[in-house]
Amino acid sequence: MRDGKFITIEGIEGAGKSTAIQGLQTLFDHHDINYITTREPGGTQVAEAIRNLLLQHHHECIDPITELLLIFAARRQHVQNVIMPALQQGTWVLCDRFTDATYAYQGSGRGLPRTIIDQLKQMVHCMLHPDLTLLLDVDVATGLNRAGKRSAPDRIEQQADHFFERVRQGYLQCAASEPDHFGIINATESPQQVMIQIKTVLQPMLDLHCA
Ligand code: T5A
Repeated sequence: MRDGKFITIEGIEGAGKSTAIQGLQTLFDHHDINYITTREPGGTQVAEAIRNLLLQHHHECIDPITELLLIFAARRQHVQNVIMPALQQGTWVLCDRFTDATYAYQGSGRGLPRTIIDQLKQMVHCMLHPDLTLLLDVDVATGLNRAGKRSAPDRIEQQADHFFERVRQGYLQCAASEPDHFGIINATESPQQVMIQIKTVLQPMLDLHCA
């Protein structure tokens, strides 16, 4: 049983997820919503340590299955220790990436079979599914250009453009398979226009909260 809403934000690098989360915090404050913001991989001390392992450059190649297992290990810590307790207290959880990122990056990007991801998802959070996923869709050139201005590429960001093309298509497939749970946002627009689109998608949920 849970009362809080679980909202996830997805998109390729530089899509504007962190920027959108700032806007959502203002929106939630305005509506007197109790919420936490968190991120994946990460969100707990142990999961943040796994995040560092995943994003840092290493001399040793990280095998795609190892990468997948590390992501789900971090997710289990996050779900058990942060997400579920918050939702059970009626707190909304606004999460920068969740399992759709795994389908997009490790599934479509790395080419791992969807069935393996399905099995790990079942083991790690079978009862937990986002109430809403905002997919900030942007073309790869724009996203990587924005991300490149922010910081030097991490281990995953150093992938070639065609990797991120597959990731973007993977996200769009996730959205197409669950249209009731996804809001696709045109993230090539200005931050202000992106926020207007997000508010439109969220309005029914906000109306229910205020009713
Ligand atoms: N990962 C994660 C997996 O492989 N599998 C998984 O299961 C999970 C959960 C995490 C990495 O881990 C991988 C995916 C990632 O490679 P991250 O920090 O979550 O990394 O993700 P990043 O995408 O690297 O974060 P970014 O900061 O690059 O992207 P954001 O948050 O989407 O973008 P943001 O808001 O920081 O904006 C980037 C720049 O663009 C500007 C901002 O001001 C900023 O300078 N900007 C805009 N400019 C113009 N118009 C707009 N609308 C703009 N929005 C933002």
